[in-house]
Amino acid sequence: MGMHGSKLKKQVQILMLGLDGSGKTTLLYKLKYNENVVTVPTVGFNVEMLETDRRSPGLTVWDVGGQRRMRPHWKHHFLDTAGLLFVVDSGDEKRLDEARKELYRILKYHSLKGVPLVILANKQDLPGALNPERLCQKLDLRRVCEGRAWFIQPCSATTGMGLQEGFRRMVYLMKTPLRQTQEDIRAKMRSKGFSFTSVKQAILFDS
Ligand SMILES: Nc1nc2c(ncn2[C@@H]2O[C@H](COP(=O)(O)OP(=O)(O)OP(=O)(O)O)[C@@H](O)[C@H]2O)c(=O)[nH]1
Ligand SMILES: [Mg+2]
Repeated sequence: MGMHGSKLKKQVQILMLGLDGSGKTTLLYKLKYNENVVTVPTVGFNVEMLETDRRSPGLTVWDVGGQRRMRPHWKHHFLDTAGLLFVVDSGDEKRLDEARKELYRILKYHSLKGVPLVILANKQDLPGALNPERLCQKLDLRRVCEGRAWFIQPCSATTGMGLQEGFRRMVYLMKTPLRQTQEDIRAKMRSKGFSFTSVKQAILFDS
């Protein structure tokens, strides 16, 4: 290694938002250290760098506190964001409407226009957790994400299931022009005999 001939790897900023208690901090530390940390509600933010393969930029992940009083600060992180992760507690149906409103509110910001979005449908380990398809309908993702590259990934920050896939999906969406991602989805769907609706993305990429 050493300095000779080596190039500094490009880093991009990933912003992770979602309601308080959705599991953002648990998820970040599980991914980074493979540890189940005991968290407290985040006041301010945590930042961690995540490694990626040689051909992809490194990810600097900003995990910003989701309590109501923290949400006015979210917008201060929008400007240099290359990818947005929105974490949802799939076991908490009562707060889905609140999550939906917050998601819609942030997607309206001009500085997030065209920024790829990965919804992390977290806490899939809980009995009765809503599956990605149900969440997709309840959050009306197909409508609100029109014209944006997006994906919904089931995961569990406690077991680690789906976390790497979610971040890999983010890297893919950032690197691939929107038209190409749509063509990939269509091709995959045709090969499985589905007709084209974005709602089905969840099942497709899950396989
Ligand atoms: N069962 C289960 N519990 C989880 C999961 N992810 C997080 N939790 C729990 O949910 C609670 C909140 O997790 P945090 O990671 O602190 O949530 P947060 O989104 O960072 O919350 P704020 O910092 O307030 O925005 C903790 O008790 C976690 O242990 C999961 O996948 N499954
Ligand atoms: Mg937190």
